[in-house]
Amino acid sequence: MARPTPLIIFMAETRRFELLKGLTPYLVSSEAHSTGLCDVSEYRGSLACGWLATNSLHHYAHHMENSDKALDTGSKRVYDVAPSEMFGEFMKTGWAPTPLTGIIQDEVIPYCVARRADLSAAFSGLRVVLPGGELKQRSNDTDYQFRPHSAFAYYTGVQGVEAQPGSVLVMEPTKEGHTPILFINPRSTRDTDAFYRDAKNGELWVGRRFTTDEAAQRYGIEVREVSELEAFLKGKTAVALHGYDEIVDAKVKKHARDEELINFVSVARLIKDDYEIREMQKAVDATHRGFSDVIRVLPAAVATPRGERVIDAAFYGRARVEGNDLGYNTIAASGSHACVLHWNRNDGEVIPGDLLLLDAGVEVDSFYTADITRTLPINGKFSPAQRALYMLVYESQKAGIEAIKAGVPFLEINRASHSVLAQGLIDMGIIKMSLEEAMDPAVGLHKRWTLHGVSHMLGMDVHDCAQARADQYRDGVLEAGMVLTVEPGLYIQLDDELFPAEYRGIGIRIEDDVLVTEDGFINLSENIPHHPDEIESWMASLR
Ligand SMILES: [Mn+2]
Repeated sequence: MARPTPLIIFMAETRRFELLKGLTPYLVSSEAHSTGLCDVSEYRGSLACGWLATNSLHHYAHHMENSDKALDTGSKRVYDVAPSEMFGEFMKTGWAPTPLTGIIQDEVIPYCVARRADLSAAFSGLRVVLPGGELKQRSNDTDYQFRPHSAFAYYTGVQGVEAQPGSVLVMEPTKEGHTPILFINPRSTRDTDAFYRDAKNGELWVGRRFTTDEAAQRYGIEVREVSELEAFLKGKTAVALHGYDEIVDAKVKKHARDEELINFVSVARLIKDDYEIREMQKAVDATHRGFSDVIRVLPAAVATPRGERVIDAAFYGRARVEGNDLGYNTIAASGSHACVLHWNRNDGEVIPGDLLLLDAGVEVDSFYTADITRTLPINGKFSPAQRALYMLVYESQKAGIEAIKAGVPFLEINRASHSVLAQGLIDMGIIKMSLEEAMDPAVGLHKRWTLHGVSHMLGMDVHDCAQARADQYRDGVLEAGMVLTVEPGLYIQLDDELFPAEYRGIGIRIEDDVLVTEDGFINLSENIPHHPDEIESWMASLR
């Protein structure tokens, strides 16, 4: 029997790719055609087809007709092929020097010095390793946009697009304290071939980075190449954040104080310094503009089948233009989608007469994010039922915010807000018991409609300081310099028969970002309208 003619077919259809990608390299016989594994219809006649099961979607060739050659299972992209000696030398010549001049330090740098001093004091005599993290694969050779670990950014001052995967901060113990050393992947200079061949790091692929000297000027610390990190860490004891960097995980053994480090770097951000508060105000102000953008696109959202995506995209545009990114996935929840707490499918219709619950935040280049929710009437006017429920949440939020002051228990914000909501539900005849009974933790019937806690810390992470212990955060007291959200909500599911029909499918949340002060609070998002009348005129002004 004759061997089938090898032929490499371009596999255009993802589903077929899924079927085949697990196979080891081999020739798919002509039967594959008849079973639908390969579509060779465009190649006419009785051609068989072959499949290269390589790791890369890019590894397909189009048509090696009537070739008896062995299949090349190691198909290469252009830059994987070593250049000829002649070309390699040619590419090294004829370039002007391009040093960066006038490098200045960001205003965050003096704050980083103070932050590292605290870290140093807490881990006296111990090497401390804080990796920035690596790229996360999205699919094949595309990765998610890189965003460094918050602790790495907090202690180095590396921000925005300057943050590069694979960087690591090492705090090297000395007699006096610690010397910080930042390990980076520096720019690929023209004397290497990486600048045009390395698709992950090469300058012609991903842009220029700092040299180690430039980075040292920029961040005010010693900087070395990350290629030296493995040898540097080998055989040394260190307290480290694990799970973020391959080299660190491979070279640094677990240490008894690792958990303490995780807690320390999280809790360090509980009290914001002046710089952080200014950045959070920037994030809130950019978010305000993003909410205005959303109001402007509401007519387009109404006119589009997946109108929530129009809203999602409008806010994302603001986040990318003014900031680094979104601080978290936008919740653009129209109508009863608002009753799904983490609705970020955002693929629903936007219908006049419904409410839009928009929970979104711009993350600025310093990685601080806002976390704001407003609930807006899509046609610009609240209905009586919508307004009635809105006002209950409004009063609840006001009580939560006004409870804030240094020395007050963190959970008091929750208690103050929920008391108002529970009383409102009692007044409406929905809950049939006294407020005291309703607020008993063993009862808490209002939680059927309030669903979530009212406050969390906010900062570089939207749920900031999440590795704090209960006594440091949840069961602790408020201190001046904390920034937290106040975000009560009421959610009446579509099928909730305990509420009159006109309320069903309404979800309302109002969320602001509040700074705790010695004698009270500053609401950083005070300027984003809250009251229904203010919201209606805000919306009218943007029509
Ligand atoms: Mn929140």
